[in-house]
Amino acid sequence: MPTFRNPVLPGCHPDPSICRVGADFYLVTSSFAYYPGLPLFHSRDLVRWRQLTHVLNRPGQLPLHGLDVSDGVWAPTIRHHDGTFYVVSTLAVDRRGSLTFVVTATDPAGPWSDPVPLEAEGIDPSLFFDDDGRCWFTACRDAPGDGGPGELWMRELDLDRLRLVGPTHVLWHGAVRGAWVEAPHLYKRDGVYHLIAAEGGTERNHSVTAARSDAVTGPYVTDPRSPLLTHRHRGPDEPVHNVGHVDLVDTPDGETWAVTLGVRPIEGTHTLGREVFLVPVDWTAHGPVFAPETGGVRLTERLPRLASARPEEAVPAVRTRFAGTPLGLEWNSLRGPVTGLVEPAAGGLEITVAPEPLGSTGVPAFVGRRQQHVRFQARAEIGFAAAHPSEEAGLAVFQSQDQHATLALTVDGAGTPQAVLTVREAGTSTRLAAVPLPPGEVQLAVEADEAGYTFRARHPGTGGWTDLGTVERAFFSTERAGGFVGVHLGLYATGNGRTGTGRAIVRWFDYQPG
Ligand code: 6LW
Repeated sequence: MPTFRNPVLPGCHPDPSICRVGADFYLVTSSFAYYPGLPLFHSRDLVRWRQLTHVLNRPGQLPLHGLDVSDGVWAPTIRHHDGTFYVVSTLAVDRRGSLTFVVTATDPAGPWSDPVPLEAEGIDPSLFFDDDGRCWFTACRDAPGDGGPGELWMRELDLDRLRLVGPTHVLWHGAVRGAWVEAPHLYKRDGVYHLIAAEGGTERNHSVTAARSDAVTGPYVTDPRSPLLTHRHRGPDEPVHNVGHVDLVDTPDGETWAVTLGVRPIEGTHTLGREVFLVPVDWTAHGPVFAPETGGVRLTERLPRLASARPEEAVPAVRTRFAGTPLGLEWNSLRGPVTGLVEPAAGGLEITVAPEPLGSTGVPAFVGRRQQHVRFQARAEIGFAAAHPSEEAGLAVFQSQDQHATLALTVDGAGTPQAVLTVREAGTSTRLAAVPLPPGEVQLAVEADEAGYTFRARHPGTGGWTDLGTVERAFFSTERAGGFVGVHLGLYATGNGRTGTGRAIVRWFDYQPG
């Protein structure tokens, strides 16, 4: 039986939502405080995905300044109706206040409209187009009073005015009241409306639950088979955990597949964030049955019928040469564009020393790409002459503004160039090692495996690598840092509060899955 490897989108891509138009599938995921926001991917076979664009890629569309990296743009839904693509999502601020919005486009590659705010409480918005063309908006909020977390509600969306209209319908409080029912999506099958949701929180108790109704506005009755999909009862040997937050799509030849988020923990912790897994679904008279043959989310899964089997290829190393070409879609900055701070120039990527440190909630001179494999090697060749010991430029393993490690080129008090390894946790920075280096271009490397991240530096003219130390893998885990994101590998420069004049030039950056 031909198979494929899950996850289909490795690295931090949580809260997947999917739709199909003809032979084309489109998928969006959360982007938190990273900029641009809402990566959008295309596929023809559900297995191989290519990023097309970001839905929010213009400055000013996204007020992310001051946010924790795990706040920002959460849990989008993508749908297509009558020639228009719709994405609804929420800007979560301080994990409490939030602003829900809708954006539209006729071409998923863009341009997308500016966000139109919707008067909607809560998070995880979704849209359902009924047979009569009416559009129903659903989302999740806290139940009023002391009703506990998790109330799914609905209003109609007026598609001409992009405004919520008519009464609010309270749909469901989950299979277990108070267990954080969220991420609702509605589907209609054989005249029955199926409300499929996530329950138990996005960590180890995550699960897929469902309710059904004969009318779109309810009443919804809990599907007694709930949970329909979960790995919460599985032990530590289970390779995939935290599964839930599904969205379903039908293929042109009549199969149904779900995209779900999940994580791949090692000894109880994961660093890659919540990734996208593909799961087969059978529709029965009782509703959807997830993973009917295996009962769970598998690293190796049977191919969708529409996909053709291909020999498994080793993932090639990616060398980014920067010189003169715009940064690829895999590169993100924090909380806003870094125009003027990080610029591809003829000699490489120029990163200007700006006051903002990585530990701030502003826009540092930083660009990063997701860590997508537990084992990888990242290397960069960087030229940088610090004018002051507070100036630094180099490589960052970035979990959050409060939890990261840097391998930086700087100078000591006497002006001698050196490479310094620093870890930052819960707002405190600790210098782990420093080695002097001859001036000039230097190569910096980080190599990771199941045990830890090892940092090395070398002067290409003088040969061998010098080890600066290893940081245990769990240091960068979501379990240790809290929040909702996985690791980014970044290039940065900062004056740590001082305005600098210098620039780092990154000649190239390699990412080699190991
Ligand atoms: C997402 C929600 C969740 O909106 O995490 O805990 C949020 N659950 O479904 C961010 O990914």
